[in-house]
Amino acid sequence: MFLFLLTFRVLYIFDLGISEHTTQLASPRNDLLFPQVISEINFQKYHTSNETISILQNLQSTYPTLIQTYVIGYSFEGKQIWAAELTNQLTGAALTKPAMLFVGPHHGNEVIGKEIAMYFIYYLLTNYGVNENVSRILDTKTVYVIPCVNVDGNDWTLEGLYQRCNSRPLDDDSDGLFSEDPGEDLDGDGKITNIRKWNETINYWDYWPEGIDSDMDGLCNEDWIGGVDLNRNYPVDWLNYSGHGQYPFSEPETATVRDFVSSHPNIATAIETHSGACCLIYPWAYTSSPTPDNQLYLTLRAKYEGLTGYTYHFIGGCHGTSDDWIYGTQNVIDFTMELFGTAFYPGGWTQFYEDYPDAEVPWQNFSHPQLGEVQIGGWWAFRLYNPPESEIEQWALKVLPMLIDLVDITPEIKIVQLEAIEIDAGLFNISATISNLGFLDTATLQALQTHTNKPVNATISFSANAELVSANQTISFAVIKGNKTANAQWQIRVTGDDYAWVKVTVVSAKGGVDEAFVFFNLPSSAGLAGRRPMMN
Ligand SMILES: [Ca+2]
Ligand SMILES: [Ca+2]
Ligand SMILES: [Ca+2]
Ligand SMILES: [Ca+2]
Ligand SMILES: [Zn+2]
Repeated sequence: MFLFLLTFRVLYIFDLGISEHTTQLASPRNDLLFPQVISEINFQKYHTSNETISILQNLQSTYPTLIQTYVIGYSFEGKQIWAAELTNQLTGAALTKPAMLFVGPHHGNEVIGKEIAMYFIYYLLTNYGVNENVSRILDTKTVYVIPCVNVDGNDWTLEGLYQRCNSRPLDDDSDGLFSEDPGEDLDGDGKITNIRKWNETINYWDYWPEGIDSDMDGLCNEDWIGGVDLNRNYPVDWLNYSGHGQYPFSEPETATVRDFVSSHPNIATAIETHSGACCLIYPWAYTSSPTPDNQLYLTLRAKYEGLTGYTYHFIGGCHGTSDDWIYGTQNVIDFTMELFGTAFYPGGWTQFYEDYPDAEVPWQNFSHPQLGEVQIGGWWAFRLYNPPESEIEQWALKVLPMLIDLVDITPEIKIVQLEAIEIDAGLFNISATISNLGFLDTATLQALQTHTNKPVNATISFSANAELVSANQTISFAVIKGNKTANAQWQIRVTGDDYAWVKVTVVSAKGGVDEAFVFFNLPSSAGLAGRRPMMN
């Protein structure tokens, strides 16, 4: 672009040459900076929270410039909740770049989500410098991953106990005792399934979870470990109900997510994983009314249905969910992904049981120490939510394109041109052209409607021999739409005969930070010679 004004001279046009993604591709440099292959991660295994921490630490020591890992909070049982921050530190700090957030299981029994989180991390790290798109993503964006929110539930589940909620004891059967009667694997087959006993009175089976009546109240396994349903403990349309926590964010796990998200305002897109179904979900979860961003969601939904093979379904009736809070209050485009399960499984329930016959354990006679002759068998809850270990990678690959795209579409703010035009002796018009190179706007419509968006701020600074003539040092834009441009202009007056500089810094909460310099000799009457642009 060239600008020439008839009566005024163009002092300097600084075109930063960034007009599309392809100009920013990083050259492959894996061989220079990083080892070729990380120590192998076994993706044919569900990992305990401690094993997951070891893998994260191992990845950080192998890829120190690409991943930082740290503790972000503690579970009810005091176990560490970790996060990983992925970006090329050499091209800028994580917080200065637009970010996508991946949140693994809120529900402890849905362990597949954590392995997919780890696979996503592994994929990004091992493809940096190999895959151009991954290199560009880690050079220009940040990916945050919380592999597992409900670490207690994850570990209980891997010990055989189906544990959706967190570990805060609740008195499910109102007998004054808390979490006094969880299940046991009575027949030693490694699975907690079910007990049934024929009831002559009703002429049908009585059912209980597999185990003994630990508190001798006549009921088997009626008061399980925990808990509060962490995906009902967020404040949007929270219901005051025992399993939803005493108040929104009452649980240490959800408070951890709240603190992490609200202290990382660069997060522009997010996804939370669940399982038990195969589908995509987006807000609202608590009402069937569309969100202000429904048009955008419809577009993205069609794209992600194509990329993943999942279809969108409105589940509804879910109060106090993470997605409604993240989207509704944090200016983030948020999705929920139901990774695996019988609901919406292609071919339906019948096909699911055909593909995963171990989801149903054949009933076997068993002599129960309290109930006498019973049968043990039926649904194996773990398989209704998680694929076999041999299929973890296959399910991860299914969703990977959508995860990558959620990183791709974030807003991305760049100063694409900076002009200093002398409009009178010593008086300069400074004009910054600011582009949002990303697909998404710098604010959601929900954030604009609720006045919770942060504006894009362009701020000018300059050398001591210059002064601002126009009104505001910072010019704000409520929003810069995706693939659109905004213009900020200032006037400065420069005195002296040495040199002057002008710097423009643009800060967008969701679109990152960029800055550009113009550096020029004085007096300006010397004409156009000797201009020396600088930029960092
Ligand atoms: Ca109880
Ligand atoms: Ca069993
Ligand atoms: Ca009992
Ligand atoms: Ca009881
Ligand atoms: Zn869930």
